[in-house]
Amino acid sequence: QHRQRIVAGNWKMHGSRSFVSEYVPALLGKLDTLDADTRVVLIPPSIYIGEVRAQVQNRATQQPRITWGAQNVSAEAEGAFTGEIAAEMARDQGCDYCIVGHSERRHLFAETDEVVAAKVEQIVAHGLTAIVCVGETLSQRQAGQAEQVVARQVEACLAKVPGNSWDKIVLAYEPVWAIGTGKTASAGDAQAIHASIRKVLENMQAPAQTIPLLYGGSVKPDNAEELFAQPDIDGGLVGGASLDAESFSAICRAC
Ligand code: G2H
Repeated sequence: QHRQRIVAGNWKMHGSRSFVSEYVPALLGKLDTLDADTRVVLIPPSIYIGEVRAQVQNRATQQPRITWGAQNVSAEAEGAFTGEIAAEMARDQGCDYCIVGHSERRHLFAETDEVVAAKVEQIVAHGLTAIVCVGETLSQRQAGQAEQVVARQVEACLAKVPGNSWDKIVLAYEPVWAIGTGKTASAGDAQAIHASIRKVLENMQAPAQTIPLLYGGSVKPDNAEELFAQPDIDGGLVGGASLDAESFSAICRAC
């Protein structure tokens, strides 16, 4: 079964106009030898999406293998929601992807699975692909509950996906204890959870074999190859290491 391979760089709340103008051309220059099957998604803070877009569009030959996305959108379509951006606006800026349910959104901004499900609905309704994040905390893993926690999140977060929109879903497994901590799940542990997610998707009557499953949590150039070699790991969602063109391009080439 063919599955899209994807490396997405989640800049989180980092960057500036001058960073964009130096980093993006430097990165693109290092991606000429990218595997033809791999997509690279740049996900800056939303205020810089337009600048990233302009830089990528300057190198038209690399599109659509290199594209961009948003870190978050509102669960509402439009209206009096100061500070929010709508999925339709992300689409208007040419975004192909939107992260949703990142653990930082869940833990720092109290996003529940229900909110995530509503955002996923908005995202796919506007033709974007949702990168839906799931993952267990350290105490859940230590209690032996990792698989159940992740299964529950997958079911709840994808509850509103229309039957004809599964091609707009990507999942990212990000064990919370591995995010920004330098600790990575072993390739074997990550593969085990990814395989269990595919079973959950099968039970939901989703096209389990074609939905890309990314791993996230301290992905670095020196662990990317082993992670991406696992049969059910189709790429990565990269935070810290995506901010360095050299490191991120190495991770992209490992995919
Ligand atoms: C997980 C990941 C990117 P990092 O949050 O989403 O970040 O690679 O810094 O652990």
